[in-house]
Formats: sequence, structure tokens, C-alpha cells
Amino acid sequence: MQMTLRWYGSKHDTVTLEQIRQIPGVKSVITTLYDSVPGEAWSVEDIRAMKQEVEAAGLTIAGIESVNIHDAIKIGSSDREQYIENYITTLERLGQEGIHMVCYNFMPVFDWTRTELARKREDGSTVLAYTQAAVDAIEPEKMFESIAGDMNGTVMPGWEPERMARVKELFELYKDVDDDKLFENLKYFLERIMPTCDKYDINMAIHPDDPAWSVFGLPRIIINKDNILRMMKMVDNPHNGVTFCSGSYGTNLENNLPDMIRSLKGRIHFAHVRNLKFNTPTDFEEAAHLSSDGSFDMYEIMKALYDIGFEGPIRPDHGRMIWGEVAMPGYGLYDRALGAAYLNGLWEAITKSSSKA
Ligand code: DNO
Repeated sequence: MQMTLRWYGSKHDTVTLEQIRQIPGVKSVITTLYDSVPGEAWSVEDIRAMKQEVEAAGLTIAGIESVNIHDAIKIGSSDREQYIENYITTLERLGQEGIHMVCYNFMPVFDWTRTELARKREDGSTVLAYTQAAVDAIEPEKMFESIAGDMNGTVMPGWEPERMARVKELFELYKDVDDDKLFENLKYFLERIMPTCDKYDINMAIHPDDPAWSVFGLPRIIINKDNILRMMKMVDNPHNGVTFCSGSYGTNLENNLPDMIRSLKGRIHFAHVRNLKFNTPTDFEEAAHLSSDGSFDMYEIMKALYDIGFEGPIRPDHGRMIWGEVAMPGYGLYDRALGAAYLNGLWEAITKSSSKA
């Protein structure tokens, strides 16, 4: 595996490339053109500038998170063709610049959803948290307002204010889209882009829906083993793969994470590894990466990745806000650096004990 850190670009991130360069074992970042709008083709100049900036700091780009999908593609409306064409152009340009992994999601309206961005834990750190009772008690259009005050002046991915201003309209557009229709639209999109992925060797890595169940009655399909295997079979090309995100699939305690990893051998192109602490099955908070701080066995997750021969990029995921840092919730430097060191330690131990066995 290749340890990386997510970086939003110098205009948006409080963490610098120079800081990332000093995290032991991190040689690459996962980044994006954060100002890009879903549906537009990325320019060659912008891609090159992003690459040069990262390389000038002594790092490389291990992949993009995300090239976002325009709603017309998810809804399957008649204007989707132009947006698919633009997506293909972006993939071609990324491939020509030597970038071979693209993370994306197929969640309607909301990207990942949390109900609190700064829940205080016993140790004084603050973390993102989710409680179903809070979602059930709120109108979807109020969701953004309810968390906006805790964003520490940052724009959170999937929660862009312009997008949130259109929530009502978006709900209307998705009104005839159920799970099967969403699967069908995803299949159509993947079949159209696979020839380009084959040509440029681009691994597409779909991010799971988070939480891994329907919110506000919207369809959510990338939520469990059956559905993700259905997706792998429906477009049976190795470039059609997944981002295995333990914190997202793990929101549903019925998901057996190591077993899911093993069932996806050869199709995991990117891994997000983090821990959650459950208070009840529908109330959880994002713990430190260490197993004993949360509810998951992180050793078993890393061991499953090792056992399937995972060689792709991996990143520590959301971190707690600690040591007085002010950053995008989940994306500060300190706790993610601790996460990277811990995951690297687990990997070293697994590698050494396996080769001695
Ligand atoms: C949240 C992230 C997601 C993820 C997208 C992928 O922190 O994991 O926003 O990047 O769903 O497109």
C-alpha cells in the first residue's frame, strides 16, 4: 500500500504540503481541483499546475478525490450526455498527466452526512458525529444551516453553500429515482467511461454512501456487500472498482468490514481507514484511528487489505480536532498524522509477521 494524505489545495487547506512531507511514510497526496464545478471538463493547465505544485514540495499525486458527478448523470436526464463527455475529457487529461486513480461518489443530493461537526469527547478533543434522531427531526433544507457554524471557515466537500442553496430543487429532480434507477444510471455512466479508463489505465474508485443507509428518503445504493458486488458484476471491468472506506461502510454494524474487503479482491483501488465509536447503532462519533478508542478492530481491517494484496493508495481518514488546531472538521493535520503513523505501524507489523510465518 501507498500511504497518502488528502489535501484540498493551497487555497482551501489549512495544512501545507511541507507539513505533509514531514509525516513519516507519506510521499503522496490525494487531491483535487477543489474549485471545479461538477460537470465541467478540467483544463490541462489546471491539472498541470496542481501537479507541479505538489511535485515542487517533494510529493506526488496518488489520485484524485474527487471528480464529482453532475446530478444529470445520477438522475439520468436527457442532458447527461454532455456531462459524460466532459467527464471523459477530464479522465483523458488526467491519464495523460500520469494520474491513474479517481475517487467519486454516486450519492443523491447530499454527499456524506453528519449531524454534528464538533462533538466533545472525554479527552477534550472534538469530532464529527451522527445521530439518526437528529436527522429525523430536521427538514433536509435546514441540514446545512444546522452545521454551517461549525465548519471553521472552511468549505466542506459535498457541502458547498451554492449546492446547499438548491436542496429543495434537487429533491424535486430526484423524485422519480429509486435504487434500481440509480443503479441503472450508474451502469450507463460506467459503460460510457470504461473505454477511456482502459486506454489510460484509470482506476475508478466509487466511495460508499455515508451513512450507509437512506437519508431523507433518498436512494442510497453503495451501502453493503451485496450492492457493491452487484455493481462490480454489472460492469465487470477491473477499472470499475471501489474506495473501501471503513468509516462509511462501518456506519452499518451489519457490515462485516474484513469480509467485505476480502470479497473485493482486485477491485479496491483506494482505501480510507478510520475508526468509529458507537453509542447506539444509530448514534456514532468519529474516534481516533486506534482500535481501543472506537468500535472497530483496525488490525483486522489492515490485515484483510494485506491478505488481498492491496497495493493502492490508502489514507487516514477524518481525524479528531486536537491540540488547539483550527481546520476543516475531520481534516486537520495532527490527528490524521497520528492516524498515518498508526496505520503504517500496523502494516509493518503485519508484513513482518506474515513473512516469518
Ligand atoms: C468525506 C469524504 C467524501 C468523499 C466523497 C467522494 O470526508 O470521504 O466527501 O470524498 O464522497 O466522492
